[in-house]
Amino acid sequence: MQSTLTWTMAGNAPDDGEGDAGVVVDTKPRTKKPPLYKVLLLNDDYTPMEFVVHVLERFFGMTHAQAFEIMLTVHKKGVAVVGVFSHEIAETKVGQVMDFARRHQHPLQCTMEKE
Ligand code: TYC
Repeated sequence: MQSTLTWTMAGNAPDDGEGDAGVVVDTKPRTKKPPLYKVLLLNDDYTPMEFVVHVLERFFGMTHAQAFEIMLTVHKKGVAVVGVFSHEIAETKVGQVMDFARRHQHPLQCTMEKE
């Protein structure tokens, strides 16, 4: 984005007697939005549908109906975005899902990618 520059007399340059003591200051407030990450759930042939629904309810706060719908989307299309988060939250969600799936000996895969 372009800088916004403003001519001002309120700068800290010493008056050089030339009658031109202003300085150029940047007045635009600059904030950088942190990048967002999509959390993706991948299909496989073995993880039970009810397990995936439970994962979506438990870790992504979905209702049973929402979870069932997203599970079916993954089952039919191979992948779906299950949420968009900051890097730290996305990493946590992926870890929770992968851990939970491994503990139950299901091959369910969950990944993240920058939006
Ligand atoms: N394809 C699985 C089955 O038929 C169900 C499933 C859905 C698995 C979504 C993973 O992310 C997934 N049992």
